Amino acid sequence: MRSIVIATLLLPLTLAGVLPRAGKIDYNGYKVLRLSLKDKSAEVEAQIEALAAHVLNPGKSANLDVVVSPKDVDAVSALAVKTTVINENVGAALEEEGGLSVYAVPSEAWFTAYHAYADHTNFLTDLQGSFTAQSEIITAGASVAGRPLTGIHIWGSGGKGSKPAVLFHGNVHAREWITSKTAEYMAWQLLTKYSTNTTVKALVDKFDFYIMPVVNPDGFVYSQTNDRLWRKNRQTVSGNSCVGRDINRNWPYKWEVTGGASTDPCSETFKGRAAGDAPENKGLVAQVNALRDLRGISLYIDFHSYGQYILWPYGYDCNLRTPNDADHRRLATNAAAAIRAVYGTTYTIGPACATLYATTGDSTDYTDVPGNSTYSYTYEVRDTGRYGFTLPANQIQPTVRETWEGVVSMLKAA
Ligand code: 0X9
Ligand code: ZN
Repeated sequence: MRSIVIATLLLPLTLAGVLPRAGKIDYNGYKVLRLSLKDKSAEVEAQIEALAAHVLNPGKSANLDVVVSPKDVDAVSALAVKTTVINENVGAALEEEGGLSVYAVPSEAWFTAYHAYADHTNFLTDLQGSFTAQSEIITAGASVAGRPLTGIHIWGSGGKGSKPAVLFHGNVHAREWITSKTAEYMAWQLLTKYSTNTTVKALVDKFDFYIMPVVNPDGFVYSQTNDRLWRKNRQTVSGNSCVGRDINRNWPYKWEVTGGASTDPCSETFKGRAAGDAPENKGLVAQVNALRDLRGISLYIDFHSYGQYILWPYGYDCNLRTPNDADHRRLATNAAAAIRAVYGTTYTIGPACATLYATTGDSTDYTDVPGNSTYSYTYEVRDTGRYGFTLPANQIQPTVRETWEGVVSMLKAA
């Protein structure tokens, strides 16, 4: 973080004052504050959420990282025991991300820059078009705005739909742009290396892969057009002016349990009014149930950022362990080692609630129990907070490459 602060100070005024796109939040001058709170009080948290532009790590109560406009810094700080400024200028950090690039054809270059949503669907369609004998474009329902939740189904020598499923979801949280790139890299590798790499061939012949790079298209588009730090979907709430449900708090399993999500429509972790009442969740639930009923699910991975964690059920209860907890731990230990072997990136692993924080209605609790998936993981990919959600474009390729090695190690063992 320090280098961002220094870079910010050195930025010429003209650059720092670049004009924002009409309607887009200009984060110039906004700060990231790390707040130490006295104790976990929902009331104080709600007050902070109301004042802050965004909470970056909702759920963590001891150390809350919030993005705050200059005028609200004092009011927010007054609610904390201790406040540390961890980024002096969010706008400058966004500049470092690298912006959106123009897309031409599927190639490794896709993984060196960020792209607009329309290009993500173009990339997937073009990739599929090069491997028509062993892939198809799939959809899992539609978003609030009617955008189809689009993915790719990849199969091997056994033929379409003949093997247990491996299911990957990306970009459920709109601002986590690195995660759609990560899911796309899995599809890229499986298809482009199938004919030349015996390990890849064995994996594609062993499973049917269902890869959904952007399961929150409305939120993702909004994060590109209006608010780079948007997290939720774009569903309105009747009788309330706040927008968005957290799709990772809306899955219909243990949704009703308290303590792991918010009932406040203005919160980053708003769970919705009823279990599974977000259209995106309806489509994803139907997808999980259909794959369960077809050949069963061997491995589910929900790609998130940031923090460098590999987590498994349960989110809703910190004392409960899934019956194959030891197997989950073994695969995660080996995946973390495989990731570290590439560039030295270190991951923390463990059951989700006990390791990070409580979540109710999250994807992996659903895939573990109603979905009966043998393995269910949340990956929180790079970094640990220096850049956070706005990981610079020059880290996309290293991130997806190391994550691929972690996933391959899991696929070999699953
Ligand atoms: O809060 C989430 O949904 C995930 N973290 S993120 O910063 N990407 O939003 C974590 C979900 C994992 N589950 C639990 N920690 N219980
Ligand atoms: Zn996330």
